[in-house]
Amino acid sequence: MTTTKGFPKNFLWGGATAANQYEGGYLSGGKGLSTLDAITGGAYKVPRKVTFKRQDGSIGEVTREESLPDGAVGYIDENRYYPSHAATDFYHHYKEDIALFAEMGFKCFRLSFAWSRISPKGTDEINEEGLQFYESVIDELLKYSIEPIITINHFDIPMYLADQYDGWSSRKVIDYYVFLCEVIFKRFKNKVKYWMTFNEINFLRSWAQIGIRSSEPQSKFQALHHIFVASAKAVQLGHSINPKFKIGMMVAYIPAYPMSCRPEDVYEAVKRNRQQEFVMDVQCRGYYPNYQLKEFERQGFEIVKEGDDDAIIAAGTVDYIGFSYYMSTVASSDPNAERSEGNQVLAYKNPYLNTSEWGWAIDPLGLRISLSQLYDRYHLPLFVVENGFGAVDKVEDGEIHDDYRISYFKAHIEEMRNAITEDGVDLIGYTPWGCIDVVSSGTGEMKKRYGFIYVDMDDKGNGSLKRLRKDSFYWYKKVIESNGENLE
Ligand code: P53
Repeated sequence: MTTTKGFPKNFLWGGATAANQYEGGYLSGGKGLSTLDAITGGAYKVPRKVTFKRQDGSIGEVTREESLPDGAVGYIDENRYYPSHAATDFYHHYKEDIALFAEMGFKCFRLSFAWSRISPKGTDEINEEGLQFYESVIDELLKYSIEPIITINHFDIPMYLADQYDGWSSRKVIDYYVFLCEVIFKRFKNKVKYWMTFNEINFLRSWAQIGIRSSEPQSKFQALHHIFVASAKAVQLGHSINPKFKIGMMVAYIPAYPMSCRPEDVYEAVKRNRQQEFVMDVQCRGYYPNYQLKEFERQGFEIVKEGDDDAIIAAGTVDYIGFSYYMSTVASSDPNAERSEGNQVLAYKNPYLNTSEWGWAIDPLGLRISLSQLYDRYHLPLFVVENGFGAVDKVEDGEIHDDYRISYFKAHIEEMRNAITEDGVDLIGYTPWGCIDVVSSGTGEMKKRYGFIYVDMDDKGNGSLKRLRKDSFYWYKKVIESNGENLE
C-alpha cells in the first residue's frame, strides 16, 4: 500500500466533452448524418423529440423513449432547430479552445469521435478529411502536452446504420464498429493512449443513442449484448495494435441509498444498484452475473448469443473504469414516497440533500462512497470522466461569477482526495463535464451550463459563440497548479 497523501504526481486533471454536444459542423468536411442530428431541443421536463419520415413520405416525431414506426427513417425538418448541428462549434474553434484548456493547465482532455465524421455511413468507407480533423485536434492537444482521452462512441450512431440495419439490433454493426476501431487505433497508435469504448453504457437504450426502433426491453438487452461483444473485441484488438493502450469502459454511476434501514428498502437499493453493476460486471469480470441471468429468466428475455460471444466477452475485459458522477439517488419499497424529479430514471427524493435547478441531488460524499465501492468491487484503476454542476450563468460586464460551481467542485475534489488518501483508492484522473459550455444531452438546452469557459449562445442557437473565462476558470487553474492542494 502506498502512502499517497493527496493526489498522485501524474494525476490527469482535465475536462470532458462529446462530439454531438460540442463539435457542430454536422455536414462539414464530408461528415455523414448521425441519429443525434435528427433530435430537437427540449427543456426541463419537456422531452427532446426525434423527427422521422414514414414510408408514405409524411413527417412525424416521437419522444426519445418512444419507438419509431416500422420502416420510418430519421429525418431533418428544415423548420426546426437541432442543437447538434452547430453545437458550440468546436469544429471551427478547436485551436482557440485548446489554448484556453492549456491556459488552465489541463493535463488531459476527453473528447469523443463522431463515427459519421470518420465514416459517413458507418460502414467500411472512410472519410479521410474527418480523420484528418481529429488528427489536427490531437496534434493541437499534444502541442501543449495535453493527453487526449478518446470516447470512441458517445450516444450516437450513423443514421445510415440506424435506417438500414436497425442499429445495434444487428450483428453487422459489431463488425462496423470494430472496423472503425481498427482505423482509429492504427491511425493514432502513437498519439493516443487512453480510450473508452462506449459512453454511459448503462444508459444506452433509445433510437437516438443506438439506432434501434423498438422500445421493447428484450430488444434493448439484445442490442446491449452486441455492444458488449463489440467493446470486448475492441479491447482485444486495441491491445494487439498497441499493448500500451489503456482501454476503459464508461458507466453512469448513480449510487442508490435505501430510504431507510427497513430491509425492504435496502433490498430495493440492492436491485437498483445492480442495474449499473451488471454492465461493469460484464466488462470488468468478463461474464454476465447470475443475478442478471435470473432477471432475464424472470422477464422471459432470451438473449441470442452466437458462437464464441462468451469467450470474446471473457477475453476483452477493460483496463480501467471510467464513470460519470453527478448525483446519488434513493430507492424505496414504498411507491408513495416522494419522487425526485431530476433523474431520468424513476427514483425518490433524498430529504438530506439539496438539488440543482434541474433536480439533481448534490452529494459530494456520495462520490467518495462510489469510489470506495467501485475500487473494492473491481480493483481496477478508476477515472472520474464526468462530474459537474449544470446551472444558469449570468454575464455581468463580461464576467461570470459562478461561485455555486466552484463550491460544487471544491466539495467533490475534497472527497476524491479523501478517497485516495484515506481509503487507498487508485484514481488516475478527473475530467469535469462540459469544461467549456456545451449543449445539454438530457434537455438540448444551452442554458444548462457546466463550463469553466462560457460560450455566448442561447437555447435557440443564437449568439456570437464568443468564449469568456468564468470565475471557476481561474479557480480550476489554481487547483491544477497545486495538484489539488489549493481549493480556495
Ligand atoms: P445533461 C443523465 C444522468 C447522468 C448523466 O447531462 C447523463 C444523463 C443524460 O442526460 O449523461 C451524461 O447534459 C452524458 C453527457 C451529458 C452529461 O451527463 O443532461 O455522458 O453527454 O451531457 C450531463 O445535463
